[in-house]
Amino acid sequence: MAQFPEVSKQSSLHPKPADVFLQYATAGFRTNAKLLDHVMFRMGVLATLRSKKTNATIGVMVTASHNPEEDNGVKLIDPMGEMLSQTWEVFATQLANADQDDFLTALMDVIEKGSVDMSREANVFVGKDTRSSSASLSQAVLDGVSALGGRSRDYGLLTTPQLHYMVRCHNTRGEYGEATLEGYYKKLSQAFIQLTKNASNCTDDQKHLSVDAANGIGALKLREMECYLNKELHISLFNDGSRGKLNHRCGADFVKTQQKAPTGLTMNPGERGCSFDGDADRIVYYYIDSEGQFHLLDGDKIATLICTFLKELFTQVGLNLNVAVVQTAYANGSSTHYLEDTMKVMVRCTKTGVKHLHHAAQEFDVGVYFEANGHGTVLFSEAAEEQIRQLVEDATADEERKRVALLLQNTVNVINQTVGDAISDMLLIEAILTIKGMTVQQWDAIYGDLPNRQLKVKVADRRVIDTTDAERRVVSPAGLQESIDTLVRNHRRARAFVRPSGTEDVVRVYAEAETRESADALAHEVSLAVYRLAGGVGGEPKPLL
Ligand code: NG1
Ligand code: ZN
Repeated sequence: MAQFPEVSKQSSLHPKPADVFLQYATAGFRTNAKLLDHVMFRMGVLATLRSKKTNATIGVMVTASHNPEEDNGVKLIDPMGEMLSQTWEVFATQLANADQDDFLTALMDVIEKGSVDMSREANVFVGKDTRSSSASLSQAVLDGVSALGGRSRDYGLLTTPQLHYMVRCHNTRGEYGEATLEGYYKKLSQAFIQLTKNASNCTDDQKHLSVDAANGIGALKLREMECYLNKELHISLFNDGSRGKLNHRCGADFVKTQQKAPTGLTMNPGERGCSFDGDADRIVYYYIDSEGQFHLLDGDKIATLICTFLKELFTQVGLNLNVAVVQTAYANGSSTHYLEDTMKVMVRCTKTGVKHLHHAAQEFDVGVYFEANGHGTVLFSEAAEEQIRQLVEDATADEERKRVALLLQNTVNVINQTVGDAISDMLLIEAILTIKGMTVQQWDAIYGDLPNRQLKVKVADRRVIDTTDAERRVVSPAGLQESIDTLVRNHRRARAFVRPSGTEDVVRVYAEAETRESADALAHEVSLAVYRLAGGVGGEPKPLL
């Protein structure tokens, strides 16, 4: 095809191996890094098309988040910093899987189906995490952009949420902030300093936080940020990448799924710690009590803390805003109970994957969304932000109202509303604890988690599992839901569900119940039912942790 000689030439330098099929799923493309060069080139091409289509800058992030070091992946970021639109996910899968000789035909097809005006200019921002494969893979993205005549800006090493932030800042012409790392650090740290400056009796102990950076990009970026924080937060950084392996026995995913402290971190009893994941978009907190017992404060606990704080401020200034919390089926039953029954907050449940939560949260004045694994943020509608602005500017307001209005405004500013952001979430949580004079134990005591367990089962084809009701019930294979229902009935305060993972070739099993033994037993029993009824493989029915 004569139209795109440069694409044709460059594409042959990033050839697609035969027999590789990949799907743009919850987290974009993710697999072993060796299989991704052609995908990266093609996503550079697709981002250029998407930029022409939207007349705006598009982001491309090279990362595989919490996956092992040998994996990598890629995600596209839409103009306002959101995840790529679902229609274009289909185009991404189509372009990534076209045979080498059919690539230009697939490209023409996407241009036509997406009604892309090729005469428009294109601009693409590219970022990458610290994986050894990320450098050459992000170069392949840049090659894809230039092959189609697009302009690009290579930000180099960034956390995923930082790239989302840059894209939004640029496309709103600076209204959301300045599209530079310095702009990001300044906006967040100034909001944090303002939030905490009047907190009374804040001791050095309260200002101290241990951070496990999963040996990833979060460590580099936290170090860069520290000087902007004016010593208002004292961070002890662990797993900073200088020795350990990325995500290996550390990081938010390890801590959440294993329910234990990361290796490489030393903490005294009662002290607060938190873990980021490999691209710093997730965060979970924890502490170890005087008996050596580990206590996890996950995304549900974070959402509850933030929601409580915001509602208190709204009440204090008489703002009548519609606040909701968005969760997934993985949310601990106790959290949902507490939010609905005690706090009288509306709770919505969506399918797994941040894009689903994000969209649901946009329907409210204030939408707090968190996956239990610690991925989440808060969204404020334009109207809500406007009301907060008016309060701040209200010359007739008394001192107290002014103080609370400013707290609200700085809360908005410390939050990265584009996507879950470990650094931003950490600053918000630290600010709330400081303002409320609350210890991590007091936060943990807001409600008690039901013991829970997650397991994985290998099956021949995980697509045989079809779910409904925000993934809480199985519709096929036949008989599986009935089996789960029967098993659940044998345990007190129990709940269990299964779903195919979008990022790994496994079926995930979740169970919670009144006691640890009960939750573990139920998870195991449900895993065996999946193995039996959904084509388990691997010789013997042994659920994998
Ligand atoms: P899958 O593999 O579809 O369960 C996992 C997480 C999601 C989300 C994505 C993207 C769990 C149970 N699932 O998805 O919440 O974070 O990875 O990273 O934590
Ligand atoms: Zn991540």
